[in-house]
Amino acid sequence: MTILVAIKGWDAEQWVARLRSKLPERSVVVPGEPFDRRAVHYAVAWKAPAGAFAGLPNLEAIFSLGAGVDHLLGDPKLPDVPILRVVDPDLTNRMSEYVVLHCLKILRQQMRYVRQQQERVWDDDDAQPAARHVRVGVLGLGVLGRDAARKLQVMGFDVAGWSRSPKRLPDLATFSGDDGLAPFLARTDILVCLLPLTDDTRGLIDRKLLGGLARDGRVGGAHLINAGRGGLQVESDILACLDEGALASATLDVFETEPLPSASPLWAHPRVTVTPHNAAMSEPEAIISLVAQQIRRHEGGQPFEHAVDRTVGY
Ligand code: NDP
Ligand code: OXD
Repeated sequence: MTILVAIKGWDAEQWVARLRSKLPERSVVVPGEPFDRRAVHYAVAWKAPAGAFAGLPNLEAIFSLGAGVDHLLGDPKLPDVPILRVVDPDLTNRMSEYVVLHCLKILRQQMRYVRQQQERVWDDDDAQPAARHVRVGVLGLGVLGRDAARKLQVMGFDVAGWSRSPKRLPDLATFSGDDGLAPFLARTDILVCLLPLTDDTRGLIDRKLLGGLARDGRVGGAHLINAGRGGLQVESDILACLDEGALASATLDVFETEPLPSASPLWAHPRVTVTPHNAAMSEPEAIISLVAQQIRRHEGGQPFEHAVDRTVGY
């Protein structure tokens, strides 16, 4: 049984080599080389070109190499087979590290002290708020959002979350759906976005949403951290909100266009932190082990895990 690997933006050869070493009994092929299309039972994908998986009559599943699957679901020729995404404790932990790191950066005014050090200024004349007085709102209460919310609570933040469907989670204030968004934003000083990119969430982080955030909190205004997807944000609105004072800072791991073009004003904005879509890079070996486990489960008669619901897009 052959595995077809279609990857853009990452080193495909290395992924092929990892798959060959983990699944030595399988043939692993890439688009462009000759192979028997009927022999392909599995596909492994990251930002594959549209149509890469069409015309594979025996395809049984497509594995996304990331937790997000928007890179696949936009393909009009995507075959109707299970799409399986990465759910990996290490990836989840790394994302929570990112979220906690940047919330603490805001709480402890780290950017100010970096500037002060550059200017050799000793200025301790500023009240430090307690974490319990800082309200963090997590957009998305899935695998990543829940873990991040829990770890933010351990640090003492006052945390709430927003999801599509209503949730009851012990010790966490939850909001859901369109009706829940305004009250959720109104109690949020630091907005953390861990949503998937879908038809419903595209462009959600715009001027209107940012304008709904609290500005009366203890961290000098409203702050945004987006590590979900760049398509969720309207960058011109973020810049306008920063310049008008509606937003105190933006920490962005994902962008409308990636890599972020060198002409983007986000690079040089004094209140923007840019990271290169690596908030939660997991170890490639761990991801390949998950793919191998899923294939073994399936061939042993068990259902696949972490299948995407195509009707909602995540
Ligand atoms: P999950 O599918 O586990 O969770 C998604 C969450 O978003 C759910 O709580 C879901 O609500 C909520 N949601 C989806 N659509 C809506 C909507 N229209 N309105 C309100 N809430 C909505 O995903 P993960 O937590 O595993 O991952 C989230 C995203 O993080 C990925 O899709 C990917 O884009 C991004 N990511 C980024 C990485 C990076 O390095 N920057 C790394 C890994 C992932 P409900 O609970 O009701 O279903
Ligand atoms: C992603 C990932 O979906 O890296 O961005 O897993």
